[in-house]
Amino acid sequence: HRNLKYIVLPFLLTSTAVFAQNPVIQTHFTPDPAPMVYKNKLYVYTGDDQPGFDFYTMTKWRVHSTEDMVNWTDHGVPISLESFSWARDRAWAAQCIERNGKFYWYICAQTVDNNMAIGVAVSDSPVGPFKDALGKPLVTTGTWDNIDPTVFIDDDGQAYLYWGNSKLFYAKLNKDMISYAGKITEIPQSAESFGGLRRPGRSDEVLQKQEKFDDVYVEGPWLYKRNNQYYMMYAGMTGKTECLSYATSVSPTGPWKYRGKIMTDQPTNSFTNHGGIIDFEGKSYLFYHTGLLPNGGSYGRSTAVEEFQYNPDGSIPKIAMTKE
Ligand code: FUB
Repeated sequence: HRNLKYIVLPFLLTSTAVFAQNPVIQTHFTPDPAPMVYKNKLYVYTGDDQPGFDFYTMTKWRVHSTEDMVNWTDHGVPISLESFSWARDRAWAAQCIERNGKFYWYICAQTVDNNMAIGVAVSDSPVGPFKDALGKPLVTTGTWDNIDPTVFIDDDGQAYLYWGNSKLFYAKLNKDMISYAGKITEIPQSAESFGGLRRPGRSDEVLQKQEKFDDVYVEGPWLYKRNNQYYMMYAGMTGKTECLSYATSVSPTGPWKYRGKIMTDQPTNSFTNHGGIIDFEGKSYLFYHTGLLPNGGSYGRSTAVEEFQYNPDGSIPKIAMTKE
């Protein structure tokens, strides 16, 4: 894997590229990767950063797939802000999941009222065409909190949608996957549940000096289950840049227990980090993003992947960023 190979084979609507090095996709910026496995393929749903901006000025979402973690097929841009009549800007982080042969792609975007809201697009195929399922947001509470949806279906069929910046919320989705039952619940945060405790007036510098819990929940939750344990990975704050940390629970709704940082102090050339963890063909992978493509940076981020092995007790080891 040391030598970069880059072969682009044009097809009718898709193209396949071989990227044996990180970032694994080098033809576009691909921030906020959300992996999904379906029928022997791994799909990665991402946003799209454009060079030249000094903010997360994003307008569309992309899909790539692979069967071997080396050859990546580009499925283009199945959805963009234009797909959602209520969305005007900030096509931010998203995740797709399959249920009963349909694919539900949960996205967040800025509304015409200048808040952030979560919407859902639906398709019969993992690569589209997708259509706004509701013609309006699924979650809109008139605030900036509604970003970064993560979706998970438990073994009993109950689906959960988590999301949030600074605050972490969840709702129980109905079986139709495009509505939810009951109230939106905010997950309480403490040093024991999500590392550091966000307190008004505490600067990042002060947080960084905390030795035991130098971490706070920021955004980018990623919920999954392994061996009857629920995992919540998220982007935390180290003081300088975001790290990836995690908490676990015996229930999908908590209480959550902080388990430490997964990826931190890495020269990612990006303020944010955002990722997903998934098993594929018997191996475990961490997807995350860096600003390490040429012309990349905090507003030009690309999907990267690391293979890892869980510790025997189910904990996640510290994972170093690699270039291969
Ligand atoms: O990509 C835009 C925003 O940056 C995402 O919604 C956050 O998670 C952060 O990665």
